[in-house]
Amino acid sequence: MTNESLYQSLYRIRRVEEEIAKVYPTDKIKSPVHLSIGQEAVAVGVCEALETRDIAFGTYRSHALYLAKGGDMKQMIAELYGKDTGAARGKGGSMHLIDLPKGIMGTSAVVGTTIANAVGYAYALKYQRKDAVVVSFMGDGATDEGVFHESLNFAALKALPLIFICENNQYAIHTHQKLRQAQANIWERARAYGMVSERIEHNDVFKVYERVKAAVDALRAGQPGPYFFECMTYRWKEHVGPNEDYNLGYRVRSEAEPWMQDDQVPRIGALLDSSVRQPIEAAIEAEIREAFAFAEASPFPAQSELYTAVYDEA
Ligand SMILES: Cc1ncc(C[n+]2csc(CCOP(=O)(O)OP(=O)(O)O)c2C)c(N)n1
Ligand SMILES: [Mg+2]
Repeated sequence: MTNESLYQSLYRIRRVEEEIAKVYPTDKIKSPVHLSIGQEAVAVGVCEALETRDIAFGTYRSHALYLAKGGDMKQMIAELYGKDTGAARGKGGSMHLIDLPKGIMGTSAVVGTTIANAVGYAYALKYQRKDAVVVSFMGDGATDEGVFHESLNFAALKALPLIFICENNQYAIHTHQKLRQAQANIWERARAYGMVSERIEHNDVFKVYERVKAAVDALRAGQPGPYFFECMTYRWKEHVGPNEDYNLGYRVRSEAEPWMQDDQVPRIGALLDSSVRQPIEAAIEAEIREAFAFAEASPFPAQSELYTAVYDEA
C-alpha cells in the first residue's frame, strides 16, 4: 500500500462511476446501477490489504469492490452495456460482476446470499490448507436477514479464514437503520457469535486498510478467524440510479454533507505532488475512454447464447 496506489484505486472508481452516471440516461447501459460514490474508501482500504489470490464476494453495489480487487474495467463497462465481451458475457449486468483470475467470485442482486457463499468457500480453503483469505462484503440491510446470523455462527464455529466487511451506509433502500434495528450495534452482534469484531468510523481509508491488513496477516500466520469489521460510510446518490435523491423525504442533504466534506478521493490526492497525481489521473481518464469505446464497439451476445451457461453442466 502506498499513497499512490490508494489514490489510483479511489480516483479510478470515482471517475468511472461519474461517467456511468452521465451515460446512464442514454439507455446504453442495460442494467440498473447501484453506485458506490462516497463509499469507495471501504472497498479500496480492504482490497489494498489483499493479494490477487485472496477471494472476494460482494453485493449488487459491486463496482468499487470489482475494480479495487483488480477487475478489468473494459469487461465491467461491457457488462453494463449487456455486451458479449462483458464480465458475465452480458448476462449479468452491473449487479453480477465476476473475475475469477482476480479472485472476484461474484456479486449478487439477492441481499445476503453471498455471505453464505463466502463462508462455504472459506470452509473449503481451510480443508485444502490453502493460505488465501476470503472477504465477504455486505450492506447493513443484509444484517437484518437470517442468513447473516447463520453464516456468522458457522464461520466462528469453524474458525474460518474469513473477513466479513459490513459497509454500513445506514440505509436499506430508503429505510434508516434506526427504523429497522432496535440497537445500532452490528459489530457487537458479530462479536457475540465469537469473533474479533470492530466498528471503523468515518469512512477512513487508512484506518480500513490498517485494521484489515492486521487481520489478513493474522489469518496468514494461521491464527483462527473469522474477523468482522463494520465500516461506517455514506451513499451520496440514490439507492439505484445516477441521481441524487435528497428531495424524496427519507433523508436530508445536511446528513450527507459531513461525509462529502471528508471525501477520501481529494484527501488522498492532496498527499501527492501534482507531478505524481496528474499522470495517475491522465492514465485513468484514458482507461475510462477506452473502456466505454470497447463496450460501444462490442457485439451483443448471439441469440444462440440465450440458453448457454444457465446451469453448470459439468
Ligand atoms: C433477499 C432480498 N430481499 C430484498 C431485496 C430488495 N432489496 C434490494 S436492495 C435492498 C437493501 C439492502 O440494503 P443494504 O444491505 O444496506 O445495502 P446498500 O444498498 O445500502 O448497499 C433490498 C431490501 C433483495 N434484493 N433481496
Ligand atoms: Mg445500506
